[in-house]
Amino acid sequence: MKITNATFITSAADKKGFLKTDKPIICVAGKSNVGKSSFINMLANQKKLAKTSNTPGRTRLVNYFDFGEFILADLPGYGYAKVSKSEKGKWSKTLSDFFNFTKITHAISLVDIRHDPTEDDKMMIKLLYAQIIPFTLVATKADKIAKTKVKQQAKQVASKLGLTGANIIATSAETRLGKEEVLDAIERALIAAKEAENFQNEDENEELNCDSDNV
Ligand SMILES: Nc1nc2c(ncn2[C@@H]2O[C@H](COP(=O)(O)OP(=O)(O)O)[C@@H](O)[C@H]2O)c(=O)[nH]1
Ligand SMILES: [Mg+2]
Repeated sequence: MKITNATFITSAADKKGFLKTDKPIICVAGKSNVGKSSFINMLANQKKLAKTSNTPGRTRLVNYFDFGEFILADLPGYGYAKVSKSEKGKWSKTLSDFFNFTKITHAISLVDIRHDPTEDDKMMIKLLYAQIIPFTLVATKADKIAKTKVKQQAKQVASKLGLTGANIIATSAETRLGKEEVLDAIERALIAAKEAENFQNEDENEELNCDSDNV
């Protein structure tokens, strides 16, 4: 899949502002400062589509981008300690509202390749399982560790989330490692979602045949 001309659509501070769209929505989740915005810029081949920041905890909004075949939603970062309780409450409300009120086709869950996943990371994966949202696990900042350690470290991170090494993609926004692999995963996810939709529609049409008492 090639991404050309991804554009910013809008930001939403709460559920009233959530984007209504017929396109499939793919969301990018991860703790504050894990590299969500840099990851999105890597996929889009642009430097400043999503605002990156050295200061954690800056994105309190859901930012929507049009990627052509799909909408990409950059979610507020979770787990940033240095904000007030009421601020935290507001963010987690935006996040939980997003998961409750958005039809999410696929989620991309970002974790830092250098560290064991946090409790918040674990909660995010559990939430995706609970809501039956298919997801791709992505390890960020692979350039920050030795090349020879990348595979092993990604596998270690995945295993702490109950997944195998085959289920995590190591990436770097600096070197663009993993970009094609992620785009392939997105392409597969979009095809799978379409097939699931077709299957569901097919089911509705066949309802009468299945319900018959005269077999
Ligand atoms: N070395 C390196 N730094 C990164 C990478 N991704 C993000 N960063 C840096 O990490 C910080 C946070 O990145 P950002 O994309 O704003 O994270 P977000 O808060 O999750 O959106 C910034 O200083 C980025 O330059 C990466 O792959 N490699
Ligand atoms: Mg960001």
